[in-house]
Parts: sequence; C-alpha cells; structure tokens
Amino acid sequence: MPAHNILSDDSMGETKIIQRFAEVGYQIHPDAVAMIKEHGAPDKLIQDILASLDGSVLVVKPEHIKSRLPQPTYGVEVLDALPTTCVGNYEEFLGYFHDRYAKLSEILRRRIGARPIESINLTKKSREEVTVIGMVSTIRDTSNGHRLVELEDPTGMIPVLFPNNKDVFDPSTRIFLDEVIGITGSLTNDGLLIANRITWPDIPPKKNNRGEPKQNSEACYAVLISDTHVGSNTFLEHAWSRFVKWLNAEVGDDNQKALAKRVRYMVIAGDLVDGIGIYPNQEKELTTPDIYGQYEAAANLLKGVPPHIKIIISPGNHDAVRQAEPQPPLFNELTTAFPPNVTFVNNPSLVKLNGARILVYHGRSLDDLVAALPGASYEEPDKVMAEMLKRRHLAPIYGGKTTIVPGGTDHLAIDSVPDVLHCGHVHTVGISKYRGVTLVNSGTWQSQTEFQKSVNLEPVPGCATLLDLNTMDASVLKFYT
Ligand code: D5M
Ligand code: FE
Ligand code: ZN
Repeated sequence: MPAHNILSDDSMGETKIIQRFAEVGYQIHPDAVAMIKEHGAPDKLIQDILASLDGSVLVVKPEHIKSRLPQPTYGVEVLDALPTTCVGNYEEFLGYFHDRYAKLSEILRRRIGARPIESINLTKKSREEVTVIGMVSTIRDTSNGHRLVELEDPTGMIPVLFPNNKDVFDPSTRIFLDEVIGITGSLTNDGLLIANRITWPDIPPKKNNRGEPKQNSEACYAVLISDTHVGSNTFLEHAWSRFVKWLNAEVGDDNQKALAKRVRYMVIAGDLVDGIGIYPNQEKELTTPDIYGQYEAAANLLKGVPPHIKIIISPGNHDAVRQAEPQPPLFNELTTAFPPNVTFVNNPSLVKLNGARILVYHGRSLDDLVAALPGASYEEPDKVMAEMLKRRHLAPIYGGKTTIVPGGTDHLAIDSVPDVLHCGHVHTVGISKYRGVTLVNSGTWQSQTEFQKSVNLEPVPGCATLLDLNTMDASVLKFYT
C-alpha cells in the first residue's frame, strides 16, 4: 500500500493511477501514467479522461490524455517598462547612482552582514574584522605598489587598501569605478580598511534560479539570433534563407523537421538593420541606403518565418533609436511593414517565454568589458557575459563606449536573476552556463565588413542558437558554410 503523501494532497503515485483506471476496466500505457503523474491536479484530470472515453477504448494512451489537456498557448510577456522622459540633469544622475547603489547593496546585504561606513569611521577599532558595502568612488595605485580604493555609501566614505603582497581576489578580474562591492578586512587606527576579501553581488551558486514551473511540458524551443544587419551588402541572404527553410521544416531529416516545428519563439538581440551613418564610409557598403527601406527589407525577411513563431525584437546600436541605454523599442513609423507576430521591446528587456525569463541585451558594454578585463576576449563572449551576472549589472563600467541614460532608475542593474542572458553585438558565438543561468551570445548574419577587418574582428556568421525552453539548454545551428 503506497503511503499517502502528506506534503501534497495533489500528488498521486503510479500504482494509484493504474488502479483508478483498472477499477473501471481500463488498462493504461506507462507514458500516459507519467503524464497524469506530472499533472498538477491528477484527480480531476482522471475524472475528465474517464468521462471522455467511449466503449471502444481498451488501453488508455497518451493521446487520450493529451486531448483532455488545455492546448498550450505560447504568449510573450514583457516584464519591464521604461520611463517616459529623461532630461539628463544632475538630479537624475544622482538618482541613477542612488538606485544602482540601493539595488546592488540590497543584493549584497542579503548575502553578507555589513556595517554602514559611518559607524566604522566613528568606532575606528583597530584589527577588528569588519565588512562594508559601498560604491567604488576612486581607484588608484599608491607609490609603493598597493591599490587604494575609496568606498562610499549614503553615510560616508572609507579608504580601502589592497596590499600588493596579498591576493585578495582572482587576478583575472578587476574592480571597476562605480560598482557596488562588499569588502571584508581589518581596520587600522587611522580608519584605513585593509582588504582581506571582496564580495561581488553575484547570483546564488546553485541552480535553482527558475522561480516558476514550466508552463507547457511539451517540447518548446526558442531560436536566439542577433545582429542581422539587414541593408548591409555583407548581410548573408543565402544563410538567412536556409535558416528560414529550416524553420519552415522544409529541410533536414524527420528529426530536424520535428524539432523545427517545436520552435515557438525567435528573439533578436539588436542591430536588426545596418542603419545609416553608423561608421565611416558605411554608405559604400549598403544595399539599402534608406533607413525605412532597411526596416521594410527586414520586415519582408521576417514574413518568411512561420507565423506561429512569436518574434521579439530588441534594438542595438545600429538601429534607429537613441544610442544611450536603455533604448526604447523601435518606433511605430519604422515597424508598419512587420507581420503581427512581432513584438518590439526595449534594450535591455526581460521577457517571459513559456515561463522562462530571458534577459535580452544587445551587449554594447561587452566592448568595455573585453578592453578592461585581463584575459577577456571576443572569442569567448559568454565568459564576459558571466561578469555581468557576477556584478549584477549589464554595463558595469560607467563612462566607456556604453552610454547610459541617467534616468532616476538603473535599468541596467540585474535585480532579478534570469534563466537566460541573451546578448549579441560582438558578432561571435558563445554559449555556456554560469551558476545555472544559460549565457548565449548569438553571433551575426553579416560577414566581415571592411571596417571589422581593419579592427581585426573575426565574426562567426550565420548561426542561430536553439534554446530548449524546458531545460534551458542551448545549442548552435549553423546555416553558413
Ligand atoms: O559591432 C560589432 C563589433 O565591432 C563589436 O564588437 C564592436 C566592434 N566595433 C564597432 N565599432 C568599433 C570601433 N570603432 N573600434 C573597434 N571595434 C569596434 P556593431 O555594433 O555591429 O558595429
Ligand atoms: Fe552588430
Ligand atoms: Zn552592435
């Protein structure tokens, strides 16, 4: 006799399920048992199935169960919104940094006990180990080779010394100005904190970041792409049309076709078009030298995607919206030709697809991070993306190539942990997991431009990333040979 599960009144064991059907004269296929077992309300489901069966049925099969389950709908939920206006004045800058501090210090505080800087300055007890959380306001090297960092919080400021004879943190990483960190160390009599340990806000170490159960248990995929650069003469039309054929299940073996039919979403992480006047002499490399024409061409390409696939488009630095981040969605006047299955969102944007939370960010800050982090490279963009999660910020370096709109809110702080972080911009492909979060840089559909050649950028074009929205596992599909 199976024990009754006191933790959940809804759960039902296999034996019980088989018994329920046997009592009324039916056998049941093991796959059908598994489907009932996984269901949230098995009792009601069984009643429903039994009521639907006619006398001709001997064995209850998965299709009998399926016919009683609600047909899944594949919606797009956009979880963020942008402020309507921003002047860029002093108060807004102040508000922006206050918000950054508030969000990131809260995340740190949940992980480590810490004291306000003011209380430390008042006590100035020597040799006691203390922890403070603050925003980095200055970084400099002292004449004898130590590193001196000033940390600020709303109560005050404290100088922190990183002795050059001690590895306080991994030498492959760096502290950036304006980031919020925790420092544990000992205080000297004159109020200097000698750092022993540094803590970044980071994300929880174990995979259990997914808050909600999957919405549909049937196989469901998203294709993640980026940087199509439509309008450029280096746009790879041939690779694109192979991709579209694949999505329409017109190519490949039966397995490939079955897989393609399970794709419900396409997410484009910016640089949909090549734009106008983005880099010197760009006009010589455009097939469509008109911005409206470029978006119209992009719309026509997307009309080839099966209409049941929901397409989410976030802008990038080549798109015709403001450059400073967060960028608003593409304006209506640019999007009239697009099919109805397209949703335009901000850059960055958090979208929920089939219960999975995808943080989409074009990735301008990757340029700043690659330049600043020792060992970082364009060949492994996903490794650099992990730094964003570690710092809980999409653009941890302020004042580089990435310009940020100083609205009162820091929209680039990663305040809730996504299931997937999807970027583009660097035109290379990288997939990995960081503490259970899937990192994807989805590459480009543009071959190397003259400009990229001059800066030694070797793109990885014609790839789409296939993301399983049940497991969050990602793999690369190649359409360019
Ligand atoms: O950016 C594609 C890639 O090219 C991205 O990694 C940045 C790099 N890039 C863009 N502009 C420059 C300059 N001026 N110097 C060096 N590298 C650059 P995209 O946004 O598609 O143009
Ligand atoms: Fe690009
Ligand atoms: Zn870009």
